[in-house]
Amino acid sequence: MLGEFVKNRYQKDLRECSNEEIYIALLEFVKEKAMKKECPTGKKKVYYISAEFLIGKLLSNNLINLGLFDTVKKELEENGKNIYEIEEIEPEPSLGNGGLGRLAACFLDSIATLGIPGDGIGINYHLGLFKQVFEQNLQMEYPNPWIDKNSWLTKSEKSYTVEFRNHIVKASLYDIAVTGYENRTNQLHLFDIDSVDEKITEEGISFDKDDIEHNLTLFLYPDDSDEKGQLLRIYQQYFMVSAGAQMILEECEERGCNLHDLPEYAAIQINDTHPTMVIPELIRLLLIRGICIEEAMDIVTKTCAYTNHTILAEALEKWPVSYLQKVVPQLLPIIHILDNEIKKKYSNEAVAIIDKEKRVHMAHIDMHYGYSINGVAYLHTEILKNSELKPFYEIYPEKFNNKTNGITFRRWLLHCNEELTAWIENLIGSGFKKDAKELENLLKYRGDKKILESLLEIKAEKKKQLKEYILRTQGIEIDENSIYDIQVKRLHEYKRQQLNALYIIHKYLEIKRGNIPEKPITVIFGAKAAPAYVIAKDIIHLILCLQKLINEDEQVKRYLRVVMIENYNVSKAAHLIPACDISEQISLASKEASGTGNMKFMLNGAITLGTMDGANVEIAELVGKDNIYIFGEDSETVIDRYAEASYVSRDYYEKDAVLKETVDFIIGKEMMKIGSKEHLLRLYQELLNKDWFMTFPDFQDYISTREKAYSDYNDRTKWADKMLVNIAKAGYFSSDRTIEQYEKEIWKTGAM
Ligand code: 26V
Repeated sequence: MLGEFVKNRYQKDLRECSNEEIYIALLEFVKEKAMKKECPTGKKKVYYISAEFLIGKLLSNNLINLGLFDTVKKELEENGKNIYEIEEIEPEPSLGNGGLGRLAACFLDSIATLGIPGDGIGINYHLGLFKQVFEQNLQMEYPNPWIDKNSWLTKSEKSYTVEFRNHIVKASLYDIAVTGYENRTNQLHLFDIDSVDEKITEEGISFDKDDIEHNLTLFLYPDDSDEKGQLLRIYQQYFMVSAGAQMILEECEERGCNLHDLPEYAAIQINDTHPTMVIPELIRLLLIRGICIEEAMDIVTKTCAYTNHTILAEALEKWPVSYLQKVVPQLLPIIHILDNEIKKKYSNEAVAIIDKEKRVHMAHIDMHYGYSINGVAYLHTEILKNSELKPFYEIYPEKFNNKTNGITFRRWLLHCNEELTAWIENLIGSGFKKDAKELENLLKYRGDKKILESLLEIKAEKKKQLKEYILRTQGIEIDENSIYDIQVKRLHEYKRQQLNALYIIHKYLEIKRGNIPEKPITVIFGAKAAPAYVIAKDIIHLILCLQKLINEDEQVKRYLRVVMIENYNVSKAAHLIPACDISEQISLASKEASGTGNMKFMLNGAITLGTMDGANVEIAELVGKDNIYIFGEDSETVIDRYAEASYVSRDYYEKDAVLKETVDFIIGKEMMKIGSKEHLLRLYQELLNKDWFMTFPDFQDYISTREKAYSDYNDRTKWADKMLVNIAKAGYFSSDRTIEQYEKEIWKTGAM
């Protein structure tokens, strides 16, 4: 099948082709097959607008969804080729920062799989999230291009004009086919400008931020620590929503919409506040098309729905009116009308769109002028309703709803863990691939020693594969018989990689004192820090210094190893997750909206060590307390402590000798020999004088809970039973379930 395609293309046999040639042929082959699939159609369609779609490599996933993976793999094998080597050639499109972008990609997979008419709308960044390189135990950032002459992008005929105050640009549309699992194909629409120029990138990832004609779609989330960076963000956001809104109206009209009835033709899901300007932009476009302002506002309110992904105040966008004036003055009269209407109705300043400091609260536009407001996990939605967004909940109780996040099992089980997939299939058949809840049928094998042993064998195999991968890619050797304890996610203080590092220091000191662990431990990290996020980079420095210190210490390295994976991304996640024994989900309770890594680990038989935060709460509920390790203060305690402003980290430090010794180690002589005083001292002082995300109060409980998990690990059968329960209960976290809920409770296209 592929052989014939290759022959036509290159006039030679598959066997004679290089891996690069085969990759390019496969790309075209898959695109052709995807194009032949029908697109779901119907009167109403979902538009999922997002500044990020962290799609990752697509080749294998598309092959799986098209039902071609096994045949292609076999055909390649018969011709002396290896599909895994070929997939390495594909550059990874890193068009997202982390969970929010990856969620959007999982959602597109599920929308296509469930046959819902629904497309993604975003930006065609030429350079994805920076490539991370470690130099002198520090993170360095380099450009991360992904668009080759041959890529998944297909240029469409469509283009739209987008006007800014000082520029008019043409938004050209590129499409990426989104294949559904054994179903139809949808589209990810990415807008771009023809004049973008990668050559304006200077040293590292810096570039001329004023040069809009050449930089508009150049970078994902350029550094926005200064005004120019923030203005560029506004340019990017408006570019995306203006082109997107024009396309939506055009498509709806083609389907017979007269614009007065737009809500019957479109549901626009606003993924966090980055696409919020779609609301005033749609109103503007409806006004131009002759609809009066009151009706335009009403139409848009019935069409747009908002998802909140964080309660962190610093992450909620508030654009100064003056910035919007500089970039998109045409929106301001509309934003003022929206604001005036709210001010007339509600005297509470907390719900105003424009505040006293003349900043526009983007989330407030979404909540007043959208019909649905959802959080992304049970606890998160409760916190939104009862504290963070309480004044809005009081006005619009009916708009609030929860949609606990999910992940696509095609990528996070079928593709990344073929061995486990086959094991499950052998026990309960293949129904779980379409209906993830069927994984619960595994529960009948609880306590079955033989079955549990075979599960342990699979884990051991995946651990061996990861060991080889780390050796090959980073030259670090780990012990496949050790416990793999993994924390991979963006680096942020609230996620508390620093707490994990404190544990490592503590363990190191214990081993030095002769308290040797029963079983060797390998602690693995993967994390990128925002380029301007100073403390996050200091934490990376701390981890890299610990890695060097410990891995070169003959006495300690037999029992403890540390590995910081360089340039953690979607492909690396696929190597790491199946090999994990213990999944670190240790955010400060109330701060992690949901987390989705926690779900991927659980599905692959890792046991969670975590706080009662985000979706961990639901994981704990599903698996029961014997199959998860929970520690730390709960969200109510934390929220109260913030409200009282009563936390003093130094008090904990002074009262707890073990904690003191651990924290002091950061600036002790061993570390100073390896690391930089500037970074280590700053981090030490930050912990001692601030510790904004409260690592010290959870320190002792974290240590004892982690020790308990390590000691339980030694009863292998019991541990395997916990693994089995976690896999069996993971079905709830399929993004197919999440999307079904979005469809039935928010979008209502009628497709399901
Ligand atoms: C953004 C920023 C930007 C400025 C500095 C600090 C900061 C902190 C957090 C964020 C997060 C923005 C939104 C986001 O990515 N949320 C993530 O969404 C995931 C999908 O719903 C969810 O699983 C994660 O818990 C949530 O953090």
